[in-house]
Amino acid sequence: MDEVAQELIGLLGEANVLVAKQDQAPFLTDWLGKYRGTARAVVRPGSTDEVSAVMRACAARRVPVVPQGGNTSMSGGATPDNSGQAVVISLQRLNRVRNVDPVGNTISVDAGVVLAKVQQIAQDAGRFFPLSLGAEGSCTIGGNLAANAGGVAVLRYGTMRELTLGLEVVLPDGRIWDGLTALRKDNTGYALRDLFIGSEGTLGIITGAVLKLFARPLARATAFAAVEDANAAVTLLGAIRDRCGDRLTAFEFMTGECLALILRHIHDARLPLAAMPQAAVLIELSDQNDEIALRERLESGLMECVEQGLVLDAAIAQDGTQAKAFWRIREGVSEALVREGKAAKHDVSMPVSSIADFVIAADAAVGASAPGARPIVFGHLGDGNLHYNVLPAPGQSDADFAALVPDLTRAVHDEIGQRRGSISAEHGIGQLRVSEMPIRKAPIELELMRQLKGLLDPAGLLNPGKLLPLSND
Ligand code: FAD
Ligand code: 2HG
Ligand code: ZN
Repeated sequence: MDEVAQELIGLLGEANVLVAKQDQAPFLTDWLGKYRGTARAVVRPGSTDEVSAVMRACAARRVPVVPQGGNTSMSGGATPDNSGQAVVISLQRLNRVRNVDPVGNTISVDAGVVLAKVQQIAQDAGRFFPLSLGAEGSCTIGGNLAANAGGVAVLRYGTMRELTLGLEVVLPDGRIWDGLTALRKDNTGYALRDLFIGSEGTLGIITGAVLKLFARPLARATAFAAVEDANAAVTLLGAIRDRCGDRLTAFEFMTGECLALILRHIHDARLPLAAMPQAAVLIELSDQNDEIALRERLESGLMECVEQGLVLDAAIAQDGTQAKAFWRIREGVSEALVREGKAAKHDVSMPVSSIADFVIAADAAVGASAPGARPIVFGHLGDGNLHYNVLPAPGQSDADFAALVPDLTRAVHDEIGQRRGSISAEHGIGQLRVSEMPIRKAPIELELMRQLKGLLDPAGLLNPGKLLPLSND
């Protein structure tokens, strides 16, 4: 057996060092089935000290390490390359909830705790943890932090960075930084915490976190509204915000093509409108007060928009079950896309005011670089974040479409560049977008990022080839 694997077995025990191909398989492919790698071992440490010991051993032997949480990355961030050199370090056994403080409004957890569990524990304590996304049943807090996850409630509560107070991190050489403070104010120098959040496992292994909790929203109102296009959706966003202010929690956009795709593949999804619209938004308000009053506020706001011709049809959920059914549609998108084919994925952000114009320009650019290809456009419109997916033309082979994708992606990202947007709003760079970094980032930004990487990980062992291009690329 490989010497490194032997040493790791000595540290973690045989049960927690996977070397057989069939045991490793689930850790070596990403959720989309786009990337596949190999590894000398997949290790499953059960404590911060064990993570530290693994890192020390790998650093001494100059072995690359790929951190992995729930393995739901949309950008190939947690999949090793094909060299077979890497050790995949799965954090799933670091799954203790360390402390809940309902008075201080914080929860302290190990990095491997699944997001849905944090939501549940917060709820059991009469509090609320707002991060919410389609993969919440399997993604982990460590992965959410490393990716700076967004999701469907960013509009009101912010991204994972804004939901975090403290971190515990194991550095590439095995040292442990205990930054697990629950302070809301701390001006004692550089924000190391924020450096690790969003670093995609390239600077350190996050082993624990202190997260913010919030008051539980006692009332929710959910609506599904038909609109003509992205332009109307942006206008509607402004109108609902004027009427509902900070109660606006989610504002999710889907085109008619996207809705049709969902209904084709997700059999328990039902459209709550009389006819298939050109586009639709899912709106959610939340509040501390009376649910009926909140629903009436949403209803009267939407009625005014119907009278103005901005909303073409709308359904308001009358109870939690109906609200869930509305969300089932939105949450089915990624699965429907995977079932349909191999989409070119873009996760872009821009000023909300640019969205309508971007969609028109991107559709035209796609038409020019991949005739017949099908844009499936949806996303967190309220955050200026669209998931601009593109499916092959009907009947086109995956290989023929794949040959067009680099040009197509370049064209979509050029449209984003012209609007001072970002080529990744929430899914990260991973492997998927790494070749774009030298094109999209200013040289000074890339240089600073490389210098920081060199300072923390001089041998380049942590998640190589992700986020930053390898220097020989
Ligand atoms: P992984 O996929 O295991 O890893 C993600 C990255 O973090 C990798 O680079 C990995 O190396 C690194 N990493 C993981 N754990 C650690 C750690 N402890 N320390 C250091 N680095 C680590 N994302 C959104 O932002 N918003 C959405 O709405 C959203 N919806 C999704 C819906 C579906 C159906 C799916 C499949 C994914 C969705 N995602 C979304 C993407 C994904 O779920 C998030 O990026 C999530 O935060 C990843 O968590 P994970 O535990 O699965 O991380
Ligand atoms: C979502 O918002 C996720 O549903 C996934 O971020 C997006 O599959 C995608 O492109
Ligand atoms: Zn998203």
